[in-house]
Amino acid sequence: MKKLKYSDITPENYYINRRNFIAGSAVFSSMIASGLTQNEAEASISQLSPNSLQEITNYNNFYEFGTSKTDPAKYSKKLTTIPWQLEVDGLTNKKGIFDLEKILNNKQLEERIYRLRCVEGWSMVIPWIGFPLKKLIDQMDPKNEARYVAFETLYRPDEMRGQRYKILDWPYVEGLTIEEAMNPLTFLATGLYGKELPNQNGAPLRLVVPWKYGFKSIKSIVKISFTSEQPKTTWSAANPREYGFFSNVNPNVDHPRWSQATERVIGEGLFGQRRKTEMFNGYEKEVGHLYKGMDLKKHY
Ligand SMILES: Nc1nc2c(c(=O)[nH]1)N[C@H]1C(S)=C(S)[C@@H](COP(=O)(O)O)O[C@H]1N2
Ligand SMILES: [Mo]
Repeated sequence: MKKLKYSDITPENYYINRRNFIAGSAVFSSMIASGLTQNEAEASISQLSPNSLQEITNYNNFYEFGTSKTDPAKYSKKLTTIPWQLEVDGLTNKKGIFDLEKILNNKQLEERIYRLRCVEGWSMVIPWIGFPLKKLIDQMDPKNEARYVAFETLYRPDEMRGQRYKILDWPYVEGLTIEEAMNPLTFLATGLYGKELPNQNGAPLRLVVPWKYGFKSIKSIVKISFTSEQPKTTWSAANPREYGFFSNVNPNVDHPRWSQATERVIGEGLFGQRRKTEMFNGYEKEVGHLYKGMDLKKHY
């Protein structure tokens, strides 16, 4: 039997017309609603010029495979991503373990070109393929008491050599408020550059939260839970003084050990060109309302 790849399921969806996607998307409508003209809204989404596939797949953070930027590309090849199951747990009416094929079956895939800003002070632009997390959450029918969404990465030390060392408290876990999770920008990626997701980028399913530091965008997800209490998150548990639950990109709130005012752009020259880091990584119009009245220095 031919093994079904995730890209085989809805191949026509990989060749979406980006212009049509942008014009029809919820993000686009919300930008227009917040006062941008059609042209401005379109420009702010489509202006980003992506990094090369070479850069995106060879400069990675995925500590399950090692802590150097080249380890994930080197050591993730043997990760088994077929079959893959996703457990849905907690405050939901649809608890269970689901085959990823089944979850992806009825999902229209879209392209989203987002800037990824790592807390370490570098950034790149990645053309993801996937669908809004909201679509899955709506299907999972969370209960009214659900205030947070928790995510968990695969724990498989046989295939993830970094997990044999106690660098972090495995499995890697992350979390969002339910409002953040339901925002139209919040994305579950199954591919990039029109192809299925490379293992080093978090195959077969990873979160992308473009207005937060990269470590919130958890890779190779096996479990999603709905909770009433703020869930544990790996980097905040490892070092709560340096990494908070929110971790919104913010040029005005420095990391205790370095400035967050600028970022090194991966791939632009030998020493990397620097650009000014933008509030909420440039997505303030879309997500600023989520944090109205919040002290962002306190809730970092
Ligand atoms: N499970 C898991 N997810 C993870 C990480 C990790 O080490 N383990 N690293 C995070 C960090 S720090 C960043 S910057 C992004 C990098 O994503 P990319 O390699 O696809 O660019 O993945 C995030 N997701
Ligand atoms: Mo990161």
